[in-house]
Amino acid sequence: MHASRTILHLDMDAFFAAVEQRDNPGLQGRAVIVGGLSDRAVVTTASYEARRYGVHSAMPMFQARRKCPQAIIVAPRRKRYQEVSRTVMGLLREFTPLVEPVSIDEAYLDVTGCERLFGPPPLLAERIKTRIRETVALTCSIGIAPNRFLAKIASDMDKPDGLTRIAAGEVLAFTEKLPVGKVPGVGPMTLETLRRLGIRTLGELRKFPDGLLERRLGRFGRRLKSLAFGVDFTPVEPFAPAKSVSSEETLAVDTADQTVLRNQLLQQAETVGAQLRKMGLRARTITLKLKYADFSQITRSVTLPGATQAADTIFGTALNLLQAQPLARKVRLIGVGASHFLPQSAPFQMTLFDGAAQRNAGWEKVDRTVDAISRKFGRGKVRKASL
Ligand code: TTP
Ligand code: MG
Repeated sequence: MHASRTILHLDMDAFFAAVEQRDNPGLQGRAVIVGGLSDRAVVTTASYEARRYGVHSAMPMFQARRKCPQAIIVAPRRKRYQEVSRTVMGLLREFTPLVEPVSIDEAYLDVTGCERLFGPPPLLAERIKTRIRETVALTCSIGIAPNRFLAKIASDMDKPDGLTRIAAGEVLAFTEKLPVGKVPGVGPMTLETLRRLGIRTLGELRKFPDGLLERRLGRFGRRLKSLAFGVDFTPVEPFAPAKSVSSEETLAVDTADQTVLRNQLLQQAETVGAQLRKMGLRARTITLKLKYADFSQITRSVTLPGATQAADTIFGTALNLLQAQPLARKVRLIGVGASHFLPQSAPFQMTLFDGAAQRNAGWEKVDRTVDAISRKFGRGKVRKASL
């Protein structure tokens, strides 16, 4: 491995909103909010013109409308954004094959050793920005750093249309004052734990003994300690496969009705199972996500004794998680996820006196049959009786 690497993190600016503005000249220069049209919907993203009024992602739509009444609200066109995303990722691969897309509008590039071909990293980054602007007429922000962690933070520092470099010699001075909340993976809980320890910045975190951090935060404590020194060896992996699949839905009305929630889970488990089978994977961890009427949110996970791609096993597991939740408030959003992937060949483990493995195998066979019929005659021709 190279002693020192050059990693780029690229993130498109106000991506969905920018695509809408580009495709519709009437929206250019105006406050645009992308999101559902109902009062219950939330903001998916907003153009920078709308952000000036305090509108941001995940804000309830009614609140966004109040903050910025002149905003034009556009329903998302995900297919369109996927298409643009593919084009952008393709452009990035003109510069290096070491491109790892991490979301629809974000990618890491390892450009170590690309200097001879494209010049020093800031010039290379400028070239990438120009190529994107000239091809798809969109702007992006790029961070340049010796590793992924710092590149990601850098790309966010000068949005929109930004270019920020953290050079190797600046790493310690930069991380010294960085608030711990800026570190990817530090959520409200970790932040609170750190706050109680009197840690607000990475500089303060550096001084903490490893043992204490690990006791409070587990393995993540150790990772945080190296991040505090600006150290991150995570490689850029062009073919890194997805780590989870999920399906979720904001309900038409908030409800605590078990039948309604159960039916949602059933459909979502079908979607997740079908996706796993399409990817040729089995999953071991099933996650239930609930967002309540007051917008508070929980996730509950369980790791199975074996791996599955059967909708019924996923459904049963998610239903158990749901039934273990006291529904004190009504539910606004429900979702199921599957993660901890194993290859298709991994079986559902046998446990003595437990028919789980056979049941799972049986359901997988049913699902594969349904998949085959759907492929031949179109989706929706066969459905399981429960749906
Ligand atoms: P982001 O990169 O987080 O946001 P952005 O590109 O809109 O704005 P920024 O300039 O700050 O990068 O997300 C990329 C796209 O993903 C965004 O345009 C909309 C979509 N998105 C969701 O679908 N759900 C979400 O919760 C968020 C945050 C984004
Ligand atoms: Mg973005």
